Amino acid sequence: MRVRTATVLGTVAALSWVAAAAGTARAQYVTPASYTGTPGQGQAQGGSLNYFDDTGSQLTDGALGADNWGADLGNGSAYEWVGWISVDPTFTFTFSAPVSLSAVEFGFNRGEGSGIYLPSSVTIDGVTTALTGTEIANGTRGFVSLGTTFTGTSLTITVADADAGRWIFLDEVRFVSAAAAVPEAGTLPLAASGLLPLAAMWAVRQRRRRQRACPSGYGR
Ligand SMILES: [Ca+2]
Ligand SMILES: [Ca+2]
Ligand SMILES: [Ca+2]
Repeated sequence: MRVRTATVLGTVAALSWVAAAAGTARAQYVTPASYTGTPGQGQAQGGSLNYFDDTGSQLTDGALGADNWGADLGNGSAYEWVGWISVDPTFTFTFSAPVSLSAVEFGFNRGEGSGIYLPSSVTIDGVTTALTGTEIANGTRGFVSLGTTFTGTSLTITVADADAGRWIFLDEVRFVSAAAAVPEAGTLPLAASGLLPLAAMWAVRQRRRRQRACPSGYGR
């Protein structure tokens, strides 16, 4: 009997998970172990500041720049950004284990008054997508999400404008896992609380049925 009840509860837990997954869910990100890329540019190319990858991990550290690209958020003006003007950067992101991705999200700045534009194209694992240049509003930073079917440990990405007079500013690259989305916090307990009483009723009904089949009241 106990074994049977536990099985029922296990089934309910599985059903709850399915119910929760079918509801609201948020993207699940995977973070690369490391990456290499074209060094950021700056004053040597006529910039007012240097837009380097100051830590070698600024594109995957979770720290974002501001709408005002030159804002000082505590580490110096424009610190969060990595920028290029005369080259189109290429990166190779390395994951510690094989991953399957559904999208890559790029944190860009668009400050056209300062010569900062969205790139005209992004190439992910050999697949090039053209951008309109208006994916985010002028004068803001924002994420542009591009789909991919990449699976593997080493992902090469190129961001290009083919224009030596335009800056590309990037503050973060995020990788969306193709694995099942994570249910929003709170939906799982709610789903479980709705199904547990049903499981309890089912268990009682099974016990009564067994007792009828076995008059002594003890199990087989
Ligand atoms: Ca960052
Ligand atoms: Ca920087
Ligand atoms: Ca350029």
